[in-house]
Amino acid sequence: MNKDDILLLLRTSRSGFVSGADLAASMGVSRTAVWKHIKALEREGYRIEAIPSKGYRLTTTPDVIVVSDVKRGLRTKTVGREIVHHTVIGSTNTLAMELAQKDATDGTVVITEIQTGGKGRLGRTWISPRGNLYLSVILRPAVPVHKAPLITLMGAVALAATVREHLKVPAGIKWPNDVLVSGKKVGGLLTEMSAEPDRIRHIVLGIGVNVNMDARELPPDVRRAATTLAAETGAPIDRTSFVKELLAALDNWYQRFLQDDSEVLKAWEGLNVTLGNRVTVSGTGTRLEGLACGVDAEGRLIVELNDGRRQPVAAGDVTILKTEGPGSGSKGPG
Ligand code: BT5
Repeated sequence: MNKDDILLLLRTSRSGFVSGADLAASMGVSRTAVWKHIKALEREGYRIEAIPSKGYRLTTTPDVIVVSDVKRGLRTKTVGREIVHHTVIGSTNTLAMELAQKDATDGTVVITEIQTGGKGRLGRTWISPRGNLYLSVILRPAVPVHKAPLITLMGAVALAATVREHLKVPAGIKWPNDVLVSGKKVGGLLTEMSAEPDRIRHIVLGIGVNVNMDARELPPDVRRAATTLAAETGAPIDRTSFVKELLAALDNWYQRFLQDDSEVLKAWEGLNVTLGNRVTVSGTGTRLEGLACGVDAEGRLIVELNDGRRQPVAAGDVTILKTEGPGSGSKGPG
């Protein structure tokens, strides 16, 4: 028995009430065990009225992701076959890496409402208050290790495409892992991997999306460069339907990646806001300046330096110096 089972019984009861005895009997546990689950739900923000002669009744549901709601009607092949939901954890990526080590199913998704130690790239922090989406997907693709960076691009394509198609918000991708709307960051991706020299054991694709949070949760310097989906659409977003669309898009793009990864690159190019611009790349020791002119088959950014040399860059932070290409994020995929 778990809290989702109790919630389902409470939500589907015709009178609204379910007696403790009925809950205990349907789930094959003691009434004390039921009471403990009710208390745990209350700690998560559910309000449950208890009337001695009638039983329990759900009066307030917090805005949390409920796994059974996400799974309902979700027709994916790999992504979301298992979904693990928490209210608060350190980092979904860290937990997903641990679960992957313990042989979690390919496609397992870890979601949390809040992260206390959300990770960005290069040791940075991903600020993770309530109201957004923080999730990680465990993947075990049978592809060569050097193809792993394409998983980040694949995730960015899925996220940007979901924002565009589901919310009609013109999201674009800044190499390698930022999803932007009107030049501001709405989502970021962090991929971690465990591999042998010639084999990927598992990859964890972590995605953070600013959905409904109050932007004042971010410190001013971060806030200036950030936005939320709710701010861009002008209304709160239904996170459950958004996450369903996102998991479906991830699954779709992951299957395409496995079949022919050039499709992912093509879609990435169609959504990117980096190529065609003069950029600086920093963050990994060296600093380069030049024209961002392409991505190679391994997802590296190709920067044409002033002397005409073409330098592939595997990691770093891109600053766009001057927009020379048409539009910034208004192009469609592929
Ligand atoms: C990223 O790093 O953009 C990767 C973010 C990945 C977060 C997800 S959440 C689920 C999973 N579990 C994790 O622990 N992580 C992943 P990077 O490119 O290094 O950007 C980090 C920088 O973005 C920070 O230094 C801030 O300047 C800024 N930032 C931090 N939190 C932000 C937020 N909520 N919205 C916008 N910008 C933010």
